[in-house]
Amino acid sequence: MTSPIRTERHDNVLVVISDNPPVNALGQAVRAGLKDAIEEALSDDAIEAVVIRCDGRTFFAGADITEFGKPPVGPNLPETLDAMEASDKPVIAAIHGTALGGGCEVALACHYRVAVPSAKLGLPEVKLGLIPGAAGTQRLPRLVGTEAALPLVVGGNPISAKKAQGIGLVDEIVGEDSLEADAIAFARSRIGQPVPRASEGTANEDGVRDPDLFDRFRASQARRIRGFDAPNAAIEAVKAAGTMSYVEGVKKERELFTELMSGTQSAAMRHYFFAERAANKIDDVPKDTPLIPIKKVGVIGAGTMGGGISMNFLSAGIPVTILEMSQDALDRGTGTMRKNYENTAKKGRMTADQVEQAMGLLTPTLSYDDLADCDLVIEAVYESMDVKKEVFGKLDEVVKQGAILASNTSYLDVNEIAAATQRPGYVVGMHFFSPANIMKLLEVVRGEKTRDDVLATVMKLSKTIGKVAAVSGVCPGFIGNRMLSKRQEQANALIMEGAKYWEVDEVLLDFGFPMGPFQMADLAGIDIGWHRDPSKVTTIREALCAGGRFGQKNGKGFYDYDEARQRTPSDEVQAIIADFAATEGKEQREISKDEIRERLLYPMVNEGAKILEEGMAQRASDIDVVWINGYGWPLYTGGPMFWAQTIGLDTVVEGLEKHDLPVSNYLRERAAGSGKFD
Ligand code: 3H9
Repeated sequence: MTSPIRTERHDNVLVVISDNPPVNALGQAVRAGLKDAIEEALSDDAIEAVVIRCDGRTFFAGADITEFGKPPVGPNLPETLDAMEASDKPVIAAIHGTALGGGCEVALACHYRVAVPSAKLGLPEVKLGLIPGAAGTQRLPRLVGTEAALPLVVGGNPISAKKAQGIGLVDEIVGEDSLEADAIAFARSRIGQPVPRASEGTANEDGVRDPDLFDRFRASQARRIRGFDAPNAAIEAVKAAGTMSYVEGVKKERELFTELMSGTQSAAMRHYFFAERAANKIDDVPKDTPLIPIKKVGVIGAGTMGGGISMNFLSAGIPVTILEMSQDALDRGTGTMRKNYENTAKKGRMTADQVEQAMGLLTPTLSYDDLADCDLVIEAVYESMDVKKEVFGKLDEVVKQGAILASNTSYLDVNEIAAATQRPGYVVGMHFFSPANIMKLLEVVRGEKTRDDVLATVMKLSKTIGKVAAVSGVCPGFIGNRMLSKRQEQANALIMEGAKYWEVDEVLLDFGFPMGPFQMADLAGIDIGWHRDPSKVTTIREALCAGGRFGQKNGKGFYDYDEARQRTPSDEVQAIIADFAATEGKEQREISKDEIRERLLYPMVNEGAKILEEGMAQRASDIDVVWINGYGWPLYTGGPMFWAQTIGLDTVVEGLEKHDLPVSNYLRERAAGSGKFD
């Protein structure tokens, strides 16, 4: 087998090149090749400096994640990097694309780093439930200081080459199209000078000077890292860099890394990494399906949903024509969009120019005719089949042939909507989640007649607008809401049987959800869809509305809210629930948190199994992607289906039986068989 690493001599400089598509992951052959190349350079007197660069789209994007969990084959990354750093001849990392994780650690082990302006550098290991494991947590703080290192190691987000230069992680920014030549010139300029080694750096004194630095940082990240093991380990590792020798610090890093690697969180997060990428692929749609060019998008409805949907495209530089029924509604909608952009700018995440650029791509209109030349039209109107059919009928008349017509419906039958047009093949569901400019998930609903090129285009487009897409077949509520309804059914039943509603919420918060169903109801508004007749009370929600409790918006819903929107459970609500239960003849009893958790979550797994059995999801991991990105299922458990496998499908079956809840045949079969869904 040919090595992915080759060397080229440029007089006294050896250029070491990796060619390991798609992302130059540091698999065994790459590591071995790098180690050999360094030995070649050291043993050749004619070579005075080394440049390491990569072919293809990126510098090393990290360790090869597919090797994790398999028996290790040497050389390992730490020893490869130590050999590199030990060289007395200057070694220069020439960076383009993304130097991530182990790739960034390669760069740190080099004596100098040059990068093209578009390059990014980062240590995203925490996103895989890990910390850097090839001395990244020890070299980085010694090179750039603790304060600059902490957010990189703990947050995991990459930074631009310019920012990296600002903190001393990059030595020189070179020409976008002349990386190799500039790196060679840089290397020559350093020949004969003593090589600087990050491991010998002394920059890491901030932590010693300011002992509260770590606690302050931890507190500032508290919300973001709640429940995750890796960020805390990352803080500990960076702290070790300030308090221990390099050798001891590396030992500490290894201990933490090994513990995380064998834990369930990292397994879950690695599962998710591949799940997200798999979800974008549709098994029976050929890879080379030609795409429909999307140069202009139409959005129907300028409400919260339509506005949010439009912002996704505007932010990606795609012009949007937005349609409303009245000038008032149009002005209100576009005004909100502008305000949202301006708020983002105030937070420093956008410049004023970018706000104007985005808004400049927006064309408000009251006329369907202005949608005629759109390549994609998404309707975000009221959830009523009659209204949707009317809208699609009109679109079919005015919009050019070959354009995609999408519905943002969250539960209606996309096949029926498609049948309202003469071109059902071009109709698809694009279910965005609120707030649509922020929430990551895009549930793509594949109608019976949806064409391959329409699907392939929408999946590609989802990436362009920064969404994570997963495909669902047509069934009520699709993947996400269909499973949510099972959880909600149990939440409602539980409080009728005596569980305290705040305990139901707490169980989900403890599990890692950002909020529980009753907090969610308060946030969304309890009066959504209420008939407004206080004398007609058939549900607890109607009872609350009858009592003037509409949710956060009027300071009282399931909870009472103070001015800072802090919630406290309400005795009045508990009494309303108890009264209602009595009227319905439901006896109330003490219910344990274990029972609450099992009854909320196991039926979701069961519904997921049915979704798989019916072929409504392509794979179990797609369901995980939907729930993690659309509903706040904690990433570190891997999503409902992966989590169910972790605790045992047989445990789920037993739990459902214990609580007299339905168990699907598919779940039973899987539990009795491999214990796995995919
Ligand atoms: C690490 O480095 C640990 C060390 O500290 C310790 C060592 C001791 N390995 O995302 P894409 C595949 S942990 C294997 O669609 P993009 C990916 O699955 C690692 N495979 O492209 C996909 O395969 P397929 C730290 C990988 O352009 C294909 O490449 N590094 C790896 O949207 C294309 O990927 C990271 O966490 C990998 N490391 O984004 C970086 N990376 O085509 C992880 C990708 O079959 N990677 N693949 O579906 C990324 O963030 C993105 O892939 C990247 C490109 C930004 C690089």
